[in-house]
Amino acid sequence: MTWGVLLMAYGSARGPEDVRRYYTHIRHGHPPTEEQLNDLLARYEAIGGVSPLFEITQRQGEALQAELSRRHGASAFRVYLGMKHSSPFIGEAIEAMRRDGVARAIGLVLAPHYSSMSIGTYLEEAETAIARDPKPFELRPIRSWADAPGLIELLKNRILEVRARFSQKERDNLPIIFSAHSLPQRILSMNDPYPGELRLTGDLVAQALGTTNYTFSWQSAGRTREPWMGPDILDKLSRMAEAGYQQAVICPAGFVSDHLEVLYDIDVQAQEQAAALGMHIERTRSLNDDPAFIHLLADLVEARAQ
Ligand code: FEC
Repeated sequence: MTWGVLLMAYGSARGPEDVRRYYTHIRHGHPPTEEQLNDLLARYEAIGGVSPLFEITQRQGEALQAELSRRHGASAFRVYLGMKHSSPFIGEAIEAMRRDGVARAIGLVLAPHYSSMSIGTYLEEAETAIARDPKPFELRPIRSWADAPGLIELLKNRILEVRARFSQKERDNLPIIFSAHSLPQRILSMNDPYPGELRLTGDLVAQALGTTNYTFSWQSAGRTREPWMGPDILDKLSRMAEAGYQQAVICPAGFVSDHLEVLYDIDVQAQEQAAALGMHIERTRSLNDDPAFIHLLADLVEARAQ
């Protein structure tokens, strides 16, 4: 019997004309104010008008399909994309599987760290879509892959690669900042595993590199009224500059693809902040459709299908 692979990602606006719809969807149906909308449009404009996220997710899906077919033949696994905020939505992917006669699937979110407000919401959405049809359907979720050896190896190599862009003198005292998307602070009182998951990834990568010079920060906090987890990456840079650091590597370990939160929040905003502080920062390359990353995804799917 064929396994479906429900490959889930955030999704993006297809272009400027889709941003209002997208933003309203992210805000659980509440339309943004004109000011909020214009602010988001300006951020997309700064990265070329449209996020590459959807196109990269598509390439990841195609490459994962090719890798699973190479390992197990063409009909063992069938990959379906399911986005949180744009089409094809998670529910549409479930419907497509049912239409194709697929009755079981591995659920894999393209983000390594579990939180009830992140991976948890993707899985809930999949379960809700499954429950709409009484016919049986088995969903086997991969809840976290924060400590997957393939991820640790990839991030270690990405950091080694980026170190080469610093002078020998700078490399002597080169801290690594591991970052992930911030979430509302209330997750802390819910004992949510998210902060610990990022810490686990960072600790393992640092261990693999043999360094103790690393720290953590949160980025891309939402523009809502409630407090979000800190320290924010911009504050982190200020504090590091105050402590005498003139350089740092930023490893956005909570993301796997190039998109707004990396291309704008790090490459534009954090770089501007670093320039103002007189710091030299470099970011690790996103995993995107790197064959080693696709191998890791195939390993995760394969293991869960056992
Ligand atoms: O390139 C793109 O077009 C998409 C970039 C993008 C990614 C992404 C990933 C995550 N988010 C997470 C949580 C939240 C929560 C809220 C929230 C709001 C936004 C807004 C934009 C946005 N997020 Fe996002 N996120 C991306 C983009 N995110 C734009 C709205 C503007 C703003 O308020 O700044 C708050 C709304 C809510 O209550 O739901 C929470 C998490 C991730 C990383 C895991 C994942 O990829 O799913 C967690 C990419």
